[in-house]
Amino acid sequence: RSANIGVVGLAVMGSNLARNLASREGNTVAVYNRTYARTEELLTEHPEAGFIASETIDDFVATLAKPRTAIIMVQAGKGTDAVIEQLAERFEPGDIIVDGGNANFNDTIRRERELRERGLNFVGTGISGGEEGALNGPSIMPGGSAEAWETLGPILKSIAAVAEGEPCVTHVGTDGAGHFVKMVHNGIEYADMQLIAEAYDLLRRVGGLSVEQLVDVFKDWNSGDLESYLIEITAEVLAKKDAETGSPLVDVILDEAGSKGTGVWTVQNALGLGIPVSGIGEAVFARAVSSKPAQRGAVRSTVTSRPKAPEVPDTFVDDVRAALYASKVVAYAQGFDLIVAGAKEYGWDIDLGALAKIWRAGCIIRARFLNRIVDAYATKPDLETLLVDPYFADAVSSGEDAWRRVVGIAAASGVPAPGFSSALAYFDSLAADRLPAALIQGQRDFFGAHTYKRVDKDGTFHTLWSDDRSEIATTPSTH
Ligand code: NBP
Repeated sequence: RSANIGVVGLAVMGSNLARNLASREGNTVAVYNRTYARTEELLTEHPEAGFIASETIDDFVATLAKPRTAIIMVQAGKGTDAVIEQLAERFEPGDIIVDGGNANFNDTIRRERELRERGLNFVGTGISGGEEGALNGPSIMPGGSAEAWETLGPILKSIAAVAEGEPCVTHVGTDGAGHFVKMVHNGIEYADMQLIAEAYDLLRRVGGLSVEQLVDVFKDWNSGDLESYLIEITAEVLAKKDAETGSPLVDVILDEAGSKGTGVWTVQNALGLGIPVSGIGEAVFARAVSSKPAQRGAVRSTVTSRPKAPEVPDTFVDDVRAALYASKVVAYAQGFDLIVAGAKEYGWDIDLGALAKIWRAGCIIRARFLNRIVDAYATKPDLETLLVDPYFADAVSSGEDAWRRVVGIAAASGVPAPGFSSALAYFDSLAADRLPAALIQGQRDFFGAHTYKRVDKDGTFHTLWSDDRSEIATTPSTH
C-alpha cells in the first residue's frame, strides 16, 4: 500500500489535517511524527482513517507514491527547517514538500530557492481556521510553482472549506506569496478583533448595555452586513458564564491580550513597504498596551478623575455598528493595499478577487462582507483602494456621521477607541483637499535642505533659510 499524501508533525494541526485528508475519497495518508507516541495515539483514536504510519522518516518516505508529496505541520522556524532537511535528503527531483505551518514568508522564499536548486518543489502554504478548520475544511493559501500546484491543487481542493460551491484554495503566487497573504490575513484578523472589542467596550461602558444585552446586539449584527465568524464567536464568548463565580466569563478573564507574532510581522513589512496599515498597527499596539500592567497601574493611580460619560444618542447602538463597519472597510482596504505592494515588491501575480473568495469560508476572517470585496475586484481589478469601490464608498459615506459621533463620544468619555479613530483619520486624510504634509515639507527643507515641490510649477525648490530666505530651483523645471 502506498500513500498519495503524507503529513509530518502530528500535534493538533497536523493530526486534524491528516484526518481531514483521510476522510476524502481517493486519499491514502501516510503519517510521521518525531515522537512516535504521538503517532500511536492518533492511530488508536482514529483507526477509521486508515493511516499508513511510520516510526522512522526513511519508512515514511518509502510509503509515498511518486511524485512524493508531504505536508509539514510542525513548529515554525527551526523545527520546520529540520524536517525540510530530513525530507529533502530523501526526496527526488519533482517531489513536493509543503510547509503548512505559520512560516515567515521570507523563510519560505529562501527555502523555495534552496530546494528548487536541488530539483525539489517547495510549497509554503498558509492554512487558516485553527484546529477546527484543519479538521473540517480550512482556507488554504499555497505559494510555490505552477508545476507543484498541478499535483497539489486537487488534494488541497479536496480538503478545503467550501464557499458558495467553490473550494477555498487558490494558487496565490510563486514562492512566499501564500505565507505573505496568510500573514496579512492574520493582520486583518487583529484589526477586526480590535474593532469588535472597541464596539463592545463603548456599548457597555458608554452606552450602558449589560453583557446580556450585548449578546443580543452581536447576534443581531450577525444577521446583517457584519455577519462573520468573529462577530458570531463574540456573542458566544459574551454569553458564557464563569462556572466558579457566576459572572460573565469576560469579566473574569485578565484584560491582557497576547499574540504570536503574525500581526507584528504584518506591520513590520507594511512599514518597510510604506503602506499605512494603521488599523492593523493600532490593533497590535492595543494588545501591547494591554499587556503592560505596571505602566497601566502607575498611570491609573496618578490620574485622579476620569471624564464623565456624555449623554449618548438613542441611535448609539446603530451608530457603533456603522462605525464598526466603516472602520472594518478601512482595515481591509489597508490590508489589500499591503498585498498589492508585496506582490509588486516580490514579483507575485496575485488575483485579489480570488483571494477574497478563498477567505469567505474556513478562515478566521470569514464574513459575508468578503463577497463585496470579490465583486469590487471583479468590476475593477486595479482598484486604487477598496474605499472607492461604489458599494464601499456608499457604505462609508452613509455611516460617516455616525462614525464621527462615535469617535467623538469615545474621546469625550475617555474610552479608548484607537481602531475607530485611526480608521476615521485615515479616511479623512485620503479625502482631504490639502494635507499638512506641506508644512512638514517646509520643516524638512528648513533643517535638512530636503527641498519641496510647488503646486504651481514643476521642479524642485529650496529656500535659503539661513541666508536671505530667497527660493532657488534645485532641479531645472521640465518646461
Ligand atoms: P506546534 O506548533 O505545537 O508544534 C508541535 C509539532 O512540531 C510536534 O509534532 C513536534 O513533534 C514537532 N516538532 C518540533 Br516542536 N520540533 C521539531 C523538530 N525539530 N523536528 C521534528 N518535529 C518537530 O503544533 P501545532 O499547534 O499543531 O501547529 C503546527 C503548525 O501549524 C505551526 O507552524 C503553527 O504555527 C501552524 N498553525 C497553527 C494553528 C493553530 O491554530 N494551532 C493554526 C494555523 C497554523 P514532537 O511531537 O516530536 O514534539
